[in-house]
Amino acid sequence: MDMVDAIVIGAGFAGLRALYRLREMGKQVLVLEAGAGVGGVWYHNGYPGARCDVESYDYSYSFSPELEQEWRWTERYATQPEILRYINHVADRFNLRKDINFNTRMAQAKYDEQAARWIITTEDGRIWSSHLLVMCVGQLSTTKAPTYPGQDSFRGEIIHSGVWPKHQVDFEGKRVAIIGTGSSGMQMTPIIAKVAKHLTVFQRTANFSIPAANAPVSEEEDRKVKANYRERREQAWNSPTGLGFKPSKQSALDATPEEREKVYEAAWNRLGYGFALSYYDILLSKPANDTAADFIRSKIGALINDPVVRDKLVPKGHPFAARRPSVDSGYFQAFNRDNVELADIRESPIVEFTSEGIRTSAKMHAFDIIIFATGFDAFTGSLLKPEIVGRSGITLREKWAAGPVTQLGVAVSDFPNMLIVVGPGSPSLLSNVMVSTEEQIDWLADLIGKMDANQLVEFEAEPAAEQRWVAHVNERAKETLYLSADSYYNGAEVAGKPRVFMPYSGGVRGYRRILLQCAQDGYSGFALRDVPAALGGVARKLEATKP
Ligand code: NA7
Repeated sequence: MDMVDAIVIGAGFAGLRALYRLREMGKQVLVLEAGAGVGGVWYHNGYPGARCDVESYDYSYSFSPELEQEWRWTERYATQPEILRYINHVADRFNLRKDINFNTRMAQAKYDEQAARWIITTEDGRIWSSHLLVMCVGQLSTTKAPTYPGQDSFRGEIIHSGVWPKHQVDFEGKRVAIIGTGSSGMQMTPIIAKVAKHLTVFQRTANFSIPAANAPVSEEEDRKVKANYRERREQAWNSPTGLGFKPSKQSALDATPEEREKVYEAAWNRLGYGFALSYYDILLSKPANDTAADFIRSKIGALINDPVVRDKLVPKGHPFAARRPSVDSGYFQAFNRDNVELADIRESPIVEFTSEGIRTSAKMHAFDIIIFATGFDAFTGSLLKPEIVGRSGITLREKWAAGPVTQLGVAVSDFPNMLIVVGPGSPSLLSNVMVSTEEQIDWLADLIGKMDANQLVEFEAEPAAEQRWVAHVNERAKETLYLSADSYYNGAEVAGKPRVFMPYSGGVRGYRRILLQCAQDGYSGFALRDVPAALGGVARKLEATKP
């Protein structure tokens, strides 16, 4: 059994950043990655039209000014191939691949209480012992899809957007189905519509979407961003969501209808996901939200010719952005094409798959290719897939049976020396996840550095602190409209999943302050030990430090 200082699970953006940072500290690090390449979700989500909904300059690493200056983004919102090129460049530039084991999936991690180390076993039977277990498994990485009667009998190809095949999928002249109208379904629809013979989009819930207003990045724009990159980063770090622009401090309800119209029009044409920040209370007050939702509904409606289709595609029944809105490029307009059809599966549910296609309660649809764009088991799916066994044999699945419980979103009691990056209880998907990732990894690295300096071997979340944090996460969520809609934020995306609100809605700036305060207080809420608890070690407090 090989011994390392840290095992990082996942070679996506978080995993590579953790590898780089821990290696910088002189740690011997190994990354286990189930895929054949780096990139995490960006490696797997290779569907047509896959694109980031955060601007490229903000959805990129900030740790290396040289990297910032040398990389040239070509579009405002990068496509999946471009993001994959970027992360491969990062892996090469910082010589990261030598410490990554690809095609390697962790099956089990078991905490050895006497040694204060994790014993990690892979699906192919390899075993390592590691002081630290760093989970960088992503929030939307375990796919989910319904299974319909007769599914195996379908003669064509069935594909999930989140595990897109590496071969070229040819849609030319084909009859194609897309099930699901979240970001994935919305992004691929206009592209597939252009080449397929016929495209049917199966919609359960109409989703809000803002135009991407994507554009090539000019030389001048690139120079401008790069000349002021630090400032832009500061702005992102100090914003509620980690996006690179200043959110409004005004209430939507304090503006006149004419003022609002102007602000919303500008946001519609430029801001994408940032539309939700046009006024500070869009996600805090239903009347404020209604003003935004009504504006977006009228904009969407104007894009669709057929009144029956329009009525189905215009979102209703949930506040804008209480479920993750999409950022699209021509989704609604695609339904004006003769070869695109909308199938409302709330009205006429899917009954079965046949060898020829899909039968709904209304009619039979024949297909050559069926795409599930049905999303993910969010936040906890990939953390609970492997068996993680903590103190006294308790598994993370047991510990989280009623929903995830963490101290500050980074650690769990009974699971010492395990770190979670952008997991439940942290801003994660409610933020530019890149900002959250780097912020958390730097904080965790500082914690580890302090432990080393003080010859500590074990850290563990304190149960009372964990309960306080979960209560705080809930309190913050109650101030928002997030709880008024079923979504993957609150576990509604998987039948039987505990219905708890998982991300932290207090913003990246607020969250950073809490992390820093915790560190300054000598890591309050964490038990730090120089001897493992199992050998009689007691929690030691580090001295509080000045800011
Ligand atoms: P999402 O956003 O979770 O969307 C999944 C879509 O699939 C959504 O329209 C769902 O409808 C639909 N869905 C899920 N299960 C079913 C079943 N059983 N039957 C029919 N339709 C279903 O995933 P995406 O991959 O699009 O996007 C993921 C994230 O990537 C996105 O949030 C951005 O952060 C980027 P529902 O709304 O549940 O009725």
